[in-house]
Amino acid sequence: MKNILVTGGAGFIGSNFINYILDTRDDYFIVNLDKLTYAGNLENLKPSEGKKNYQFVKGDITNNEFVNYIFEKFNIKYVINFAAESHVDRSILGSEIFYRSNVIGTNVLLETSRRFEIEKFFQISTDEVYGSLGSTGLFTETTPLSPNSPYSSSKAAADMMVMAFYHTYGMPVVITRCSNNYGPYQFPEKLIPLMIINSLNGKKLPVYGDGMNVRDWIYVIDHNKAVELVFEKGRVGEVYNVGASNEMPNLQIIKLILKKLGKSEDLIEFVKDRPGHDRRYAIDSSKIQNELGWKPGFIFEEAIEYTVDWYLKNKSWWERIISGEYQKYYYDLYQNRK
Ligand code: NAD
Ligand code: TDX
Repeated sequence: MKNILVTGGAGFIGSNFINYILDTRDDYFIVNLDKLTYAGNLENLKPSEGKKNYQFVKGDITNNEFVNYIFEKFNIKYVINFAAESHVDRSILGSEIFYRSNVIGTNVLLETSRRFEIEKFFQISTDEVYGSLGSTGLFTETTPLSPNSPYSSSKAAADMMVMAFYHTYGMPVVITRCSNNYGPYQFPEKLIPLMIINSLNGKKLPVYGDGMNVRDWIYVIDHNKAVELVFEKGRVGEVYNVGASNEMPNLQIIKLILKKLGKSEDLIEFVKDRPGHDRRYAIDSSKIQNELGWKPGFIFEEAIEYTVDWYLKNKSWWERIISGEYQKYYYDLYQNRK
């Protein structure tokens, strides 16, 4: 049994990771440490709740003493760090919490991991650390880091720190840098869920700038399978890019969602551009493909259809987010338990 600390496991990608892992294997014991910020939702983990190899702990990765206590209590040997403030627009409104959680938080995890001499430290990073591409070219693992937003600069700082711990202390680290994820349980402030929910509610769809910024989309389970593979077989000290070679301008995705829902394109509203808005991201994932044999399994057209259907079928999930009720779930589950 591997005792793994998964941080940020109540968020979008982390919860999908835990549900997927606990559904498919029984050799991992997962401690999910999550602060339950606005983005953390324990309702995402209903499929894993009560499983014997799963334990949720509410806590902040910046809290040194508490992180130390968790390592000791659960004999943690592995860390997979998903925890982060993750929304670019919020980082533009206020950057402090981004540097606190994403940089200081990673530092606390690294220092604790060093003291406990853990066997692997896995940093979940993002393609945004590479900055913005022009109309051609792809991000490779050797593309220089050139982040443009407070969010991406905090993720880049964390990546550099992780590599410094590898070079200085010989800590067994790995990093993945993935492109834009989509799928179930994504918080409704991100492009795809926001556009689905606004369309269903007959609300305007805010398109930043000319709507021609390009993102490279990957289904969340494909990302998580890559994480599992890198966790098991990735070479220590290495970075692996993860992407499904599925570039698309925002406007194209929005129109596709409207079509699928039978709604009018009149809902589209062009609004002021995001400051410093990166124009294009696109990932070269040949390293993980050639070295570890990973490849994306989901076809965009099918997985986006499934995703839209998921939001249609799980209206109460996102309505409880919009009403704020989801934040009471933790107390119902853990605090009021007799
Ligand atoms: P998310 O915002 O949905 O979830 C983040 C989770 O981290 C939440 O549950 C939140 O409560 C928790 N958290 C935040 N600060 C914390 C702290 N200080 N201590 C403990 N927990 C804390 O994010 P996501 O979209 O699931 O992204 C997960 C990770 O993957 C992030 O590191 C992000 O940078 C990276 N990533 C995301 C994408 C994407 O498309 N969403 C793509 C590539 C990489
Ligand atoms: O209302 C909107 N209108 C709009 O045009 C929103 C929320 C977004 N956009 C545009 C901005 C981007 O070009 O859509 C694109 C996607 O935006 P987001 O969903 O905010 O994602 P992005 O900024 O690309 O970052 C995401 O991918 C990389 C995640 O949020 C990050 O955590 C991850 O690292």
